[in-house]
Amino acid sequence: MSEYFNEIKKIKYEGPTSKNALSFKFYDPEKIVLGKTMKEQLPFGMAWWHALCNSGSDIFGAATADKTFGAAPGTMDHARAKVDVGFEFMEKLGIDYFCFHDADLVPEASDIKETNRRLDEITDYILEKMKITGIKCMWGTANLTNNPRYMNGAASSNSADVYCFVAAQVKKVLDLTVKLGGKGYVFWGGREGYETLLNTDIKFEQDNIANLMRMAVEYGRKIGFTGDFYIEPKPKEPMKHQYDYDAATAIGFLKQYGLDKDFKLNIESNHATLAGHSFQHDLRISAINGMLGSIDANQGDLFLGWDTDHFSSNVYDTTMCMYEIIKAGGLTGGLNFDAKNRRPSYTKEDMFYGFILAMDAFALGLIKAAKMIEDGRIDSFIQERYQSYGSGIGAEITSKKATLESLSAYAENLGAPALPGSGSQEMLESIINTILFS
Ligand code: XUL
Ligand code: CO
Repeated sequence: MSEYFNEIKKIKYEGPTSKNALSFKFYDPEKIVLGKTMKEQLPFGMAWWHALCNSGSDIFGAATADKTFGAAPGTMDHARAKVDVGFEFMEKLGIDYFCFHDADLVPEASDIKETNRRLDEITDYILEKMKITGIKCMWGTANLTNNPRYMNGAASSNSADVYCFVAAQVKKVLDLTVKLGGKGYVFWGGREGYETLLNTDIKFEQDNIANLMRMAVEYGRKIGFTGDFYIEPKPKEPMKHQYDYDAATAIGFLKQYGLDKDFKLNIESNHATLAGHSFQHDLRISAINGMLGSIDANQGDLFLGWDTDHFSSNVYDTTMCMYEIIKAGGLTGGLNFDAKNRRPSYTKEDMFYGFILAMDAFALGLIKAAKMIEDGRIDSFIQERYQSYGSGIGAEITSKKATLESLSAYAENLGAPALPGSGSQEMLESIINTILFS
């Protein structure tokens, strides 16, 4: 089989002094950071939908990038060409994982039985490639947003027939995820929300979504899926309001419906910022609840109010992300580049530049996060900040021996309490800059 990127050789680490745009400046797969190789610390994934399907079209203009890969779109030849190009691309970048939607893999037929037959055929082919290359599946998901039948939602739809199609797609993608040895299954509720409360019964819709998730867990475990289910929170777009608004909302939902044992979260940077949080905030909320599972690695644009899915370049954010991951003891999934080239970046080389930028940004983030941890000043500042709970009345509070009466009596004897100690934010930010830039 001929190479598609025949002018581009395997991307190698050449270090920060290299002027070769097709080389890594910071991502050195075998370099040891905190006792593990960078490759182990950074389980990168390719998102099938962006890398192999997104051609830059938007509501104002046509495609700029050619993603036909020499085949007629809408055919199984095209589906196979995507597999060939995708595996060549991942091999050349040294990417170990991919993530997919059913709709990314094959053209949908009018009859779901024919769509499923096509999915069986293409995953046989993917499996062959996986065996040859050693590349693995990070997670699979069903596309429950594009087809017009999902206009009123998927598992939140008012139509029971539509709900059955959701079940059929989720069931099939669970089969495929198990077949491909995927580590996870993602629910991204793109149309699970509402446009207006004038036509919406939130409680009914949320019960139906949870019920579908329960059935998915039941079926998944029955067919031998041992990985994690993930919710990928996002506050809006395409819906005005989405039920999986942010990490805290999704965790509350999972606990309310008793799904928290089987589910973790797949946190996407650009979704967290759309919810009015930093990326680090949603990672921390997930981590402290034991639910930091996987990450859709990208970044948004401060000046735009939608999900722009830029390749990550902001090293401050990647550093805080890697800090959270290391502190949480790693991910059960990985770092999936749910990111796309800008529309005018339409060449084959641009596909590589996007991944090189982001892989280097996370490699730098890893190096700097390790430095933050080894430096220790941030951790010890936080520890000291709460030291009043280490003994005396503070220890009585944390050991739950205190009562409202005992604390009230203590306060009455205090007179005016001393000020609670400076937050010293500026000093801490200065430490971070020193770590980042020295
Ligand atoms: C959409 C998004 C999705 C999910 C998978 O905003 O992030 O691509 O990652 O359905
Ligand atoms: Co995503």
